[in-house]
Amino acid sequence: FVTAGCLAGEDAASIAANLKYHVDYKPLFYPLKFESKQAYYAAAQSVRDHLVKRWNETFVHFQKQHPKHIHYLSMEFLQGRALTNAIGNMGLTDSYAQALKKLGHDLEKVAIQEPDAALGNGGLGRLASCFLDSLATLNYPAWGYGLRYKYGLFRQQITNEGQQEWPESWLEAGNPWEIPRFDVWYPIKFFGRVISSKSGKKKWVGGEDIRAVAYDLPIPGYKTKNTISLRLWSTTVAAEDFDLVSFNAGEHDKAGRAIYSAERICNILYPGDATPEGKLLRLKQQYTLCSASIQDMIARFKERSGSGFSWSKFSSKVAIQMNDTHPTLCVPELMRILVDIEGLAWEEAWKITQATVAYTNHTVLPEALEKWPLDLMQKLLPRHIEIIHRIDEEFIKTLITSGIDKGEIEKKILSMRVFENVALPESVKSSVPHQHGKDDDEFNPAPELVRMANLCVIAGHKVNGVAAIHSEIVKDEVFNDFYKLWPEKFQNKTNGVTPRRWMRFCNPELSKVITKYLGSEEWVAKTDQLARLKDMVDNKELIKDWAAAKRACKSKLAAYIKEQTGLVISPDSLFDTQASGFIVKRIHEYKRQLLNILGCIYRYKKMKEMSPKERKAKYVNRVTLFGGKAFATYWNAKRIVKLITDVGNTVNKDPDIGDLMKVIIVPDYNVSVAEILIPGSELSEQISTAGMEASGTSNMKFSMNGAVLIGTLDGANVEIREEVGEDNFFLFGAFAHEVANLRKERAEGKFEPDPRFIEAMDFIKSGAFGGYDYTPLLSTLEGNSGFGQGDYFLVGKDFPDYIECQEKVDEAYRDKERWTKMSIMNVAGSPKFSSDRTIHEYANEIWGIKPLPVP
Ligand code: 26R
Repeated sequence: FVTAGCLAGEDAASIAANLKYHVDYKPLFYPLKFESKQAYYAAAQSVRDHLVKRWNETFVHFQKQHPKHIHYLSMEFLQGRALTNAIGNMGLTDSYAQALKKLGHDLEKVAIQEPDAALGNGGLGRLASCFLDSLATLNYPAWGYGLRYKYGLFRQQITNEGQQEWPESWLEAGNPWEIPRFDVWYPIKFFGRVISSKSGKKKWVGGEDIRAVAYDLPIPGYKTKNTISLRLWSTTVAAEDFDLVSFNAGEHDKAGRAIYSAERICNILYPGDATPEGKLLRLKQQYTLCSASIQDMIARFKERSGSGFSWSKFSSKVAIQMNDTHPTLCVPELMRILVDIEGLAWEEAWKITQATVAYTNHTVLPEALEKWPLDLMQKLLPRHIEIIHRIDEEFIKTLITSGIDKGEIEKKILSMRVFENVALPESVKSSVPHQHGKDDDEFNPAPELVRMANLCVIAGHKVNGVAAIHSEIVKDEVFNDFYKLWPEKFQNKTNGVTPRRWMRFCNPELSKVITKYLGSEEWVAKTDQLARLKDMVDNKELIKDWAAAKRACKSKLAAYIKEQTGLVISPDSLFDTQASGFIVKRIHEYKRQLLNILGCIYRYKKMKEMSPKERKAKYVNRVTLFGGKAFATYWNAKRIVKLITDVGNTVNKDPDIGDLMKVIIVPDYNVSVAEILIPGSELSEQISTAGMEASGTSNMKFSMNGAVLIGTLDGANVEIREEVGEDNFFLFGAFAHEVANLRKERAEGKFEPDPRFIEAMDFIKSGAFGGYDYTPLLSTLEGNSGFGQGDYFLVGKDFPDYIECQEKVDEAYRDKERWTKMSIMNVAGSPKFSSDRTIHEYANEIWGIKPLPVP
């Protein structure tokens, strides 16, 4: 076994020997035990060796060739599990399965031992992870940059009280995939002050000094040697900063304070930012990500340039993508390093910065656009605020000379500049005669804020939305003034998801059928192939195989639900799912789980009013599944979870209803749960208020696993419907362009709710689902919701259309063959939604990078 300690070959026998080596010589457990858990850790270490080899080769190749790289900066990466994906991408699945079998283990059971890496909240984080898979697969030179949070997104438990949260300590047993890089660290500074030299040079001194240390996760591409890095920063202090004097004096807490202050930065994903302390911590996180990543890029640029080093070449080697506004501090940080440390002139530094950074917007909701209190930023990052002042000033000057109408200019400056409620710079005051907008009521001064999105749009060379309709809203509404000023900056990049994780690996059953009919597995990398299924949709044998594969996925899901909840569901029922990442704030009620559960409630009431015969004739057996987490202090979201629980508790054991209706929350929704839930679903609820879901990505995953969508014309639903055909999509609801007017009408008292909607609400109020007080939740649908006039998300407005559409679903499901054809047409229409397509577009139209396969 000592020789087997070398890198294993790719055959089962040598892999088995290598696994034994890892068990015997890198023991993580009590030596006599070799159960699934031990087998997982041994397998992960063995697979990691393969990854490291490829990862090193990729690095060396890129180091020599020095191509332009994209650096994808994101506060969130929702990686999920790595084992199945890694061996799948490297083509080693069968070998590892056999090797494990030789040792008495089953790969599937071993793989589920891995905890999910849940370093993200939902869509935005999972998108970043899909992008890494495509970047590696397509051989693009790329780095992902993020933070190594000790606790990921919380673990959710569902009880009769609704949701309970538990910490997710995914690193507890160590992370076999990460490579700690104690040789790669950068100093990070907070607080302190700025001093100026006589020549006007600025220096940021004093304050708190910490270190960001790199932890690398190798990201393998599919069927290629290329393996790129996700570099996650962890924070600590330098050894010499340990306060030995205090410690020796017995003041242990004091001695440990600096360490704790540094380490807690990476303690947790998304610290609640309701308090000033929470805000400060989140800002420290954002700055750590930006500063460490930029220092890293610059160090590598210098090293690779060698004697050919010149700042003029920086943006031809380095591209930075800011995943939403969370990494905006890249902009002033790059400026600070270029101007203060490297001694470049402001103008040159600005040119380089602009040519390097680009920004993706992921939400149009004004409430979600980040604005930081100026005083907080001033305290934490005094030099960056000076730089932002200059950016703001130069931008205002640009506006003044841009030819905007004199009567308009003041209004435009105030809405487009970086600062909000901050006095105009002296240099431009004479050009702007009347300065309104700064609230000078001394008892209630408007807070001074930094608008991160405006800074991103001003600094970035490109700004993109994430689906066609969303990018139009970005241009026409959210950033309309900027669009008129710089139309060439704005683009659309419709999201995509990786067909490796989201088809091939999570759905081997359907993948086998697809491969059988397409003749090869080429579709996994070239999803265009899937379109050929359209011509085969009437093939009876395909229809039979397809239905059998879907049924197998449903049985798997049913078994999982039984194991998790104890509930038994029949795989003959229609599996109808609404799953979505995470509900951060009030604003996320736009996803309208409430519409879905109200639909269930209405349906239940109607069933109860019918004779058994009638209800069997009208409805098909249906299981309504929910997955998703509510932010711990977002009370309405938690009430929705509680309502779903209560409805389930009533309906699921009602003998009159039996299999006609089940309502279930699949607990602790995360990437791994999605990998079971999505393949097993036949109907997917994509029911956001039109215009509010930027794109959605679960819609794509469901569709490419053969679920039919019921949805509004929102986000990527619009494009999915175009691709799969109107007949294969259940459309309902108001259109985006009607929403503003509908809200207005409602506010004017012109909206008359449908009696069926009132009936559903009254049924809850009658106590049909227990004694919990739902008044606060239901009142959001009635009177004033605190968000403007009541029912901001138009649940009542869309309700009748929604339940009628659901009746059409029942009808369609009765015809099994028709339903299967719809399912096939969804997969056939999914090529566009591969993140490979998305990444090619970013590479060509924003980043200017070229594939560089490792020979
Ligand atoms: C700053 C803080 C309040 C915050 C707000 C919102 C943090 C995180 C978010 C999450 C948002 C930005 C998000 O996840 N957006 C989702 O991005 C997906 C990927 O583009 C889209 O598919 C999805 O429609 C959008 O809601």
